[in-house]
Amino acid sequence: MRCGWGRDIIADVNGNTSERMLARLRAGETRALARAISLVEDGGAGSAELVAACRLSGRRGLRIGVTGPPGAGKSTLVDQMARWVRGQGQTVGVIAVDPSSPYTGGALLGDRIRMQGFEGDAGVYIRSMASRGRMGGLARGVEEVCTVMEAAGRQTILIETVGVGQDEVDVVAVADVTVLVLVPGMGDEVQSMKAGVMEVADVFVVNKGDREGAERLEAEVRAMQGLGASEADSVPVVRTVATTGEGVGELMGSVLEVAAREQKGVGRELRGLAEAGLRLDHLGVAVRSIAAARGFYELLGMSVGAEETVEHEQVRTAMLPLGESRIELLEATAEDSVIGRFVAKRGEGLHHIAVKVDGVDAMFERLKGEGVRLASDAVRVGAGGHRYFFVHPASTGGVLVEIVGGGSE
Ligand SMILES: Nc1nc2c(ncn2[C@@H]2O[C@H](COP(=O)(O)OP(=O)(O)OP(=O)(O)O)[C@@H](O)[C@H]2O)c(=O)[nH]1
Ligand SMILES: [Mg+2]
Repeated sequence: MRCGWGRDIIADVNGNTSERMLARLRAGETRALARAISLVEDGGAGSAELVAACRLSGRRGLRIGVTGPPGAGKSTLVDQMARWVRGQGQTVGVIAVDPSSPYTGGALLGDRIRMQGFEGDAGVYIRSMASRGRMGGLARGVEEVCTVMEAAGRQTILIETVGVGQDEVDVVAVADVTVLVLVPGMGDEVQSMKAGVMEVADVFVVNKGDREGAERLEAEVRAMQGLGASEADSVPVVRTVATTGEGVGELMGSVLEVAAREQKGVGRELRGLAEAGLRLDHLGVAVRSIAAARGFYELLGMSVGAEETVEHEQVRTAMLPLGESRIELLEATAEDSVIGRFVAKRGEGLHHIAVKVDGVDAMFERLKGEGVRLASDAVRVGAGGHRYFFVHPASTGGVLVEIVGGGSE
């Protein structure tokens, strides 16, 4: 037996290491995340402490399991789901459970994870885990990696597993919501899968919806759900074409509904997922004179911050803190400025609404991709380094909307 004090010292050193590591994780360092996951996967000295520290961080994401037979399009779908979540301004962790032996894992992996276009987006972190030869069970390993990713601020974790074995059932048990991907042309497989993974599915996906037989499969899946099941109990069935992204919005809607209903994951943060950490940053009010307008707000009891002139926009501003947001009074310093023209044309009044979002670039791309009319051709950098862009009133119900990046950007 070793000396007691020796073990204490080791525990202490490990504890400190865990804390340091956790601090780096919390700061969003991608390299720290990679190292932490390796440490936890290897299960070496300090890994249990690190996992414990991560758990204590209190951060929890929504864990979505995606499983189904080989080649069903799981990876393609996970890619689209990750894209969707990014579009909501949230960060994503992906765990691809690689069914190959750990010794050949690397070679197969490129093939198995079909995720492209995320290079350079630190908001998506992809990691594979070999399913064979794991000590302590695959599910435990996956759970621990989830915990580490969550401590590092990943708000959604997508876990891909292949097949219908016990391993997959265990792994999906780690997930808050499990998506079972089926495809037309599986023959009797739907029947044989019934005994295994079928029961753990919270949402069924009929993927390759562009293929013949998708409609029939969808009908089969619906029919298979116990006759006695009430509408409310029935598991949603969503048809997708993973290669184009069709149906992915609907799928995510179903996933979030299940999660919210069952209060799973960060049920509370779920609102967040749908709303993407959106909050009101400020309301911009165009006035002829800040000096004349501020009196009312002062009467209300609001304090008016220092006035500031933004030269290049020919505007003078005063900030009035209001809860977590503020009112921004805008006074033109030149008639031929944006605010000057606005007041001349429409009179004083609400000029814009500024919404803060965690992933301003992803949001820009998403809105652009959806054909929303933007009033900025790119994400701009404003005073103090904050990043923003404008959405044209034609797309918003008549008001100019400013989208501002969240704190960490
Ligand atoms: N036509 C069509 N092809 C699809 C669709 N979804 C995926 N595929 C194709 O199906 C093949 C397999 O897709 P993957 O996403 O790798 O499937 P997987 O389930 O992850 O496969 P494994 O991880 O190997 O089990 C790829 O060639 C995809 O392009 C779809 O909706 N329609
Ligand atoms: Mg795959």
